[in-house]
Amino acid sequence: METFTLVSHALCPYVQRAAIVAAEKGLAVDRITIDLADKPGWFTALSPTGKVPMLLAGDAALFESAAIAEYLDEVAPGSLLPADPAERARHRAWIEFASGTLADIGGLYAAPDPEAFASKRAGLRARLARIDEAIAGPWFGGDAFGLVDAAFAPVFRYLDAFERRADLFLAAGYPRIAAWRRALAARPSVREAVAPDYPQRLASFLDHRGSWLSALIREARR
Ligand SMILES: N[C@@H](CCC(=O)N[C@@H](CS)C(=O)NCC(=O)O)C(=O)O
Repeated sequence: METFTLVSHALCPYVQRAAIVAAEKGLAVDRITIDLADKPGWFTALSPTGKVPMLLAGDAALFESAAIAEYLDEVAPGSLLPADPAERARHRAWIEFASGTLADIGGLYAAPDPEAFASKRAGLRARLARIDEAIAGPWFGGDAFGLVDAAFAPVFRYLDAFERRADLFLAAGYPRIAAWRRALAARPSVREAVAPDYPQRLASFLDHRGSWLSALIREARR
């Protein structure tokens, strides 16, 4: 069987997508964690973007999480995308939407003041409203776990972490999301996509961000 190496970073949500898909497809993947502040020369030589995840598969060095996820899906039996071409296109589009949602979350945890935070929060909630309308349940596309579920799981891991630490309720009022994120949080592939020390690492990252969210979390701890 082919050996796969996933070039990773402990907190990267895009790396989680690849790890979830590999686990769902029963593929064993070794991980190498790199320091994104001091990228190794072999990595920058191989990666056109300099971003993780990168998947080393035989002679190939694959980049971009969506491409890696589809590759892992294709090399093992079964498919995490629907069979119908229009449905496949729709699922790919929602994976892109999940990437935009991760970018919005990045904007939220980086927002320096209450005004910027409120504007990012409103943008994120507008996205969540659209997602809520699109979920078939119990998984995004219905009865089968798919690539869209893998793409969104890290979104809700962030929201779970933020909401545990501060009084935020970012996805309040979206019933389908509430059920979906509970199912995602309980899925073994999702749980095991991060290391056991992930919560502490994320907490430390948020603490040191110096953003409005860092202040809200500090306030909630008082
Ligand atoms: N579009 C990329 C995004 C990956 C990404 O943003 N990775 C971040 C870490 S989460 C990264 O490697 N950043 C390092 C850099 O930009 O220098 C994907 O889906 O794989």
